[in-house]
Amino acid sequence: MSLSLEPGLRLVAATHNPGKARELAALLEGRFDVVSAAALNLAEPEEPETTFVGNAIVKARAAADASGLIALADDSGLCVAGLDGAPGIYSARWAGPNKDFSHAINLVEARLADTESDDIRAWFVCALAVAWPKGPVVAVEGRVDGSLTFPGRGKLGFGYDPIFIPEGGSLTFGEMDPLAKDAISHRARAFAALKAALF
Ligand code: ITT
Repeated sequence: MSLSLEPGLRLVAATHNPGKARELAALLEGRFDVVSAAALNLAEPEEPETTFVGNAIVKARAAADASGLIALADDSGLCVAGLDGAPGIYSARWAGPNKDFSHAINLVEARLADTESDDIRAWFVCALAVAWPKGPVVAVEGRVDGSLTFPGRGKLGFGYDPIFIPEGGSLTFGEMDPLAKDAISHRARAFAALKAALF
């Protein structure tokens, strides 16, 4: 089996997060015939691993084996220096069962205040994994560094975007044009690594 992705191939985007799905579709640029995990009614797997790459592999593996299609999964999150890298792989879980990111953002702000540290450095990480049904898996990782600002600003993007300012910029990801975010984001960087490995 050749580990490469030919244009036009049918792929399942193994995510139930609409913000991620939108960004992945933009990065894939119509190169593949992409079907969503939701359209295939795929279950949302548990994320039992302790690393982004580990969880991305679990999600891609589950979707590929359940659908019989090559699957692309994303595990990502925000890491805060003053919180020793939290929420990290627990970024989605900090938003609670209702996926309420104003709650998650308030929690980050409150936990940072508790530390009495003025370290506002943070970074986003994205692991992408591609799995072949009952076959191999390839995983890569990308990261973007920046700092946090409270209260959040901007209604674009998703998740923690309103509080994250990428290094060298002044706008938050929530204020940036989606194309500008896609040029520098953790997801775009992971995607570039995936392209180099598989396209
Ligand atoms: P899937 O597992 O179905 O893909 P999820 O939202 O549960 O969806 P994760 O476990 O990878 O996915 O959680 C990552 C969380 O980190 C996600 O819910 C976002 O809130 C946050 N996150 C990841 N990338 C982000 C980005 O580009 N901008 C803002 N927040 C982001």
